[in-house]
Amino acid sequence: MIPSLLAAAAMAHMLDAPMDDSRMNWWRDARFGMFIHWGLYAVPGGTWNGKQIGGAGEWILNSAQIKVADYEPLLKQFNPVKYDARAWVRIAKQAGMKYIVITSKHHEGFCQWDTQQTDWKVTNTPFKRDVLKELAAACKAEGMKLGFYYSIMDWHHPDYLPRRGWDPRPGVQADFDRYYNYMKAELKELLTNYGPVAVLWFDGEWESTWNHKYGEDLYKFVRGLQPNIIVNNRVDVGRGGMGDSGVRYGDFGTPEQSIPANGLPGVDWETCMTMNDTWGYVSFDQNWKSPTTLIRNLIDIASKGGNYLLNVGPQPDGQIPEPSAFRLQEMGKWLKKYGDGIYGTTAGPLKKPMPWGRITRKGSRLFFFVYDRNATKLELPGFYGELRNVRKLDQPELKGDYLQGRDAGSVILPRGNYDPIATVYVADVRGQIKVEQVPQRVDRNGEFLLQAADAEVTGGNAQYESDKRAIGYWTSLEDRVSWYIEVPAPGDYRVVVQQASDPSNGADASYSVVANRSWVAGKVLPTKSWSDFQVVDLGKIHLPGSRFKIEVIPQKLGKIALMNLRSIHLVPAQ
Ligand code: FHN
Repeated sequence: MIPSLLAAAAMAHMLDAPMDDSRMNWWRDARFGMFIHWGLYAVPGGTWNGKQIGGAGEWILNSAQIKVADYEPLLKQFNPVKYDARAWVRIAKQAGMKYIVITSKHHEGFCQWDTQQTDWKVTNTPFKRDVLKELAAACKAEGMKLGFYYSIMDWHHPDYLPRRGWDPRPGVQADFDRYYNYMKAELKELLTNYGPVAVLWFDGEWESTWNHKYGEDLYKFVRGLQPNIIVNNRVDVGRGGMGDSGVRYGDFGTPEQSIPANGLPGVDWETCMTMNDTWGYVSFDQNWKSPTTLIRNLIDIASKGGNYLLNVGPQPDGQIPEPSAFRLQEMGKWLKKYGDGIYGTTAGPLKKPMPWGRITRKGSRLFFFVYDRNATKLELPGFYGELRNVRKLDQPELKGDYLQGRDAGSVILPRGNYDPIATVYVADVRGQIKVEQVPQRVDRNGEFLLQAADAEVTGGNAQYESDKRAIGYWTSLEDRVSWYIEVPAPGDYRVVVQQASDPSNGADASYSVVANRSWVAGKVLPTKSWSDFQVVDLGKIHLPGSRFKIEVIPQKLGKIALMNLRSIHLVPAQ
């Protein structure tokens, strides 16, 4: 996914003056924004004809296979009498969020503004008011950047194709180009009548009717209306894993519901995520992430150089659900104390996350976010530099120290109150920092046990499982897993892999384990589940006596993914 995203970043900035993408700077500094999914789908709130419908609330038309004619009566039920845009913006602001992206039109096609292009709009509901106009005014009054989400996929518009399978409306009269012109007319309204729009967040780009040609044209159209606007990569067909490779448009990548294991080096990116399991309101979805999880997600994302777009799904009465508001309040409290280590920072200097926590950088300062309450020393493998004035961020009188070792730096922590979410320390960098990859060396038996938690994971899809004991979500051929090792002398090693693959993944997946010019082939046979690991001996590989990367490279994916990988054991071959 990276090559297309890198190319996209390069291509997209072609519309800027050479190498001037300063319009992205506020967004890079912001690090944290609010996503709002709000439409007619809030009215059923996940229940249709008395039945709780699975899946995200905003997908209920699709999930419950509702005919458009049966969905349209919702227009006369939308009346969010408690909608208070100013209150929403204040909740976001107090949470420490620096921008808001709201669904102007989701897949249901319903428009949250007084568009002249269709009657399927909020001003034709009992509510009558222009939701986006009021939100734009509130953002202006509160100094909050405002962005619009806009779905390319439109299950309501007669010219949109493809139709939902159960939709009886004939598609033969549909004209997708006419629909595209409808989209541009709507976007022209949004980018002309609502003041400066900071972000255009496209979505629903994955169906067969959308393509790179439309994406390129739409990106240029939008930038032509507001040159400083920032547009996500879903304007085109380059979203990782959902589009073909090659050059794609868009200013930032959009991993969804996940945090890339090692970030997306070299490009701007933003993880969007729900607080429970749904984007649009579902009355019975009470599976809320804890404030600690949400704050550590923000820390993890910032430490990898990304933004966190955290979602709220307002109720049909126009209020933000109390569990969401509470979590945002807790995040705001934490950010009031430690936000200096998040806002305006860039990725930390180490390529992999540390077991003790995360690092961010801001110019000549490094911020250390420590999760282990008993930690007294932080190991920085391969780190060479001079750190001065190590101190607790909120109690600078509590001083630590820094020691430089042969293969690592060590931050000695001051003793003091710890924060159960993350205790934050800061240090000043003197001179240059150098970071070398520290090779894994043989153990006392002359073997290498290469474990998931020590691997470098690239490609944007593959992820460490939550317990970091395995790597999963390996859904792209571009995803790679590797270890940097130092082999004491040339020799042959048996390659013994711990792998798992749910039967639903089939039995076609395969991969190679590659080291310099040697390799062995691996086949992924089904196990009982994704967490039922089997030990597979792939045979012998010849390793040179040097330092090098040993990589696992997918050859063929299964029906869902490649496999889950726990470890690779390299055992000297007799
Ligand atoms: O289908 C949508 C979904 O409803 C939601 O809007 C997410 C948010 O990024 N985007 C699509 C799924 O990728």
